[in-house]
Amino acid sequence: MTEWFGGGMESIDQTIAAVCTATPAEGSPSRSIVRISGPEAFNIIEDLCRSLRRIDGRGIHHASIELNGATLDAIIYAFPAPHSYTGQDVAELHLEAPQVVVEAVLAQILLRCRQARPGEFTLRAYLSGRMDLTQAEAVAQVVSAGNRLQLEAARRMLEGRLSETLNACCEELLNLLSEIEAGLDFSTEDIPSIPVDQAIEQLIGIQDRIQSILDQSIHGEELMDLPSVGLAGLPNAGKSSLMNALLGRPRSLVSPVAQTTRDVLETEWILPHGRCVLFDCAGLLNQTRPDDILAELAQRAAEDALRSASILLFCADGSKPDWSQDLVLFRGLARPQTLVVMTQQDRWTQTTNQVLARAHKIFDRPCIAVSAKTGAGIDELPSRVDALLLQRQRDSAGSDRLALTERHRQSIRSALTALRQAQRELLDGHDEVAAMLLRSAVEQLAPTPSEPIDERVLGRIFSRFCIGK
Ligand SMILES: Nc1nc2c(ncn2[C@@H]2O[C@H](COP(=O)(O)OP(=O)(O)OP(=O)(O)O)[C@@H](O)[C@H]2O)c(=O)[nH]1
Ligand SMILES: [Mg+2]
Repeated sequence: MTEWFGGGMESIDQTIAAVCTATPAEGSPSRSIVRISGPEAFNIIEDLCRSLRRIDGRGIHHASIELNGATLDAIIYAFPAPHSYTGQDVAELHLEAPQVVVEAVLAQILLRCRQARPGEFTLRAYLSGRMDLTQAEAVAQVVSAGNRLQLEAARRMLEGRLSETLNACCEELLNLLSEIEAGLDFSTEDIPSIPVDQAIEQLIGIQDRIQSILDQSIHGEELMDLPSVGLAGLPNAGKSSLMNALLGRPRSLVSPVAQTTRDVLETEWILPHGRCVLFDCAGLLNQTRPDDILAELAQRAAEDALRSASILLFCADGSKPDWSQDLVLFRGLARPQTLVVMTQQDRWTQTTNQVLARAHKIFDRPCIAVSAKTGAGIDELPSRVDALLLQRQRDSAGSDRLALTERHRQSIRSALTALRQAQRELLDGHDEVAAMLLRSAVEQLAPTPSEPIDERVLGRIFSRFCIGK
């Protein structure tokens, strides 16, 4: 984090540049945007595009760039300060060119300014008061959102829903505070302060509203983290082989020796509606004490990872005549979001229908037949997991719930503590202490750009961005 902040806050005066569009798929032509922000932004663009007149206001310009003897068409969008994303002079260079050419143009620009760090454009937007911290965090979430539902929750936050709700509470608190303080300031004169029971009633109303924001919120971190799908089963069930077959490449070591996999091996898995983390781990043993320390560590790592997985793919070797050991393990692990996968179908001596019917009876749910060797049934798994993940997200992300990050949660909790204490102080007639506590609650709920905010908090938020945002 401190690393991210490296140059410190003074670097806001430096001009920065970066490509701010996602890298397109290889070979596909697309428009790339190079963004430059800072006092030198327009000078740099004017020098780069010789045909360009002086930029003297907001506007769109067609220009050409000379690059290694070739001429390149570009469109320049100029946003003078303070009416730009960052609040500084911003020039955006839109190029219809292959990635290597875009990189070459950026290299030219970087002779005159420095490369933007991840999130640095948004940090500047925040520091110049163009957006509040909540909105900046929402940009981070949009940037890193792995699927449609994550995106929607992040967007609600970006639209300022949280700021709006908390600001309304702050307004009310400030009104109450001014009434209490008026009573304090003029107590020697004849101005009656607000009756205690009325003040307390208002305070309780505000607390209830703030509490309900907390109760109904979704964990922002949960939304940002990709859901995880774990491969579970006895040793030699065929978990690692299945992982490799699903990915189409050898990610995990496979061998006929039981307990081959020791570590938890994670990899990104692309599904129809989003991404997830697929992980392989040690086969679980039903015995309580594993034979050696390595096995014990592997067991613990696997149990921990599987416990926190969003979905389990429980693997059982379908060629075995007896699945009683598998069933013991399954009973200890299973939850609604568990798919039972009967593996090694190419080795089955009974028909697929016979094995699946037997498995259905034992595991008490429909099972899927796969063979990592022939690829049978493998194509079915992504859509099955995808459907489960979508359902899970629909269940957890109600349509208008707000996504709160841990930082929001902490501020709201501290505000609530201060409000409860204020309520007690009011009852005891300590209006001055109550006023102080109300002030602190307002500060917790409404951090504005003008207030000093811990650099570490800022850094933590902005470092989640990717370069160019
Ligand atoms: N014929 C056939 N063999 C398979 C298939 N899947 C796995 N195997 C074999 O079963 C053995 C165990 O496979 P792994 O994928 O290593 O099993 P695992 O569940 O990861 O085992 P541990 O890591 O020890 O827990 C290996 O010899 C694999 O080649 C399959 O679909 N068909
Ligand atoms: Mg394995």
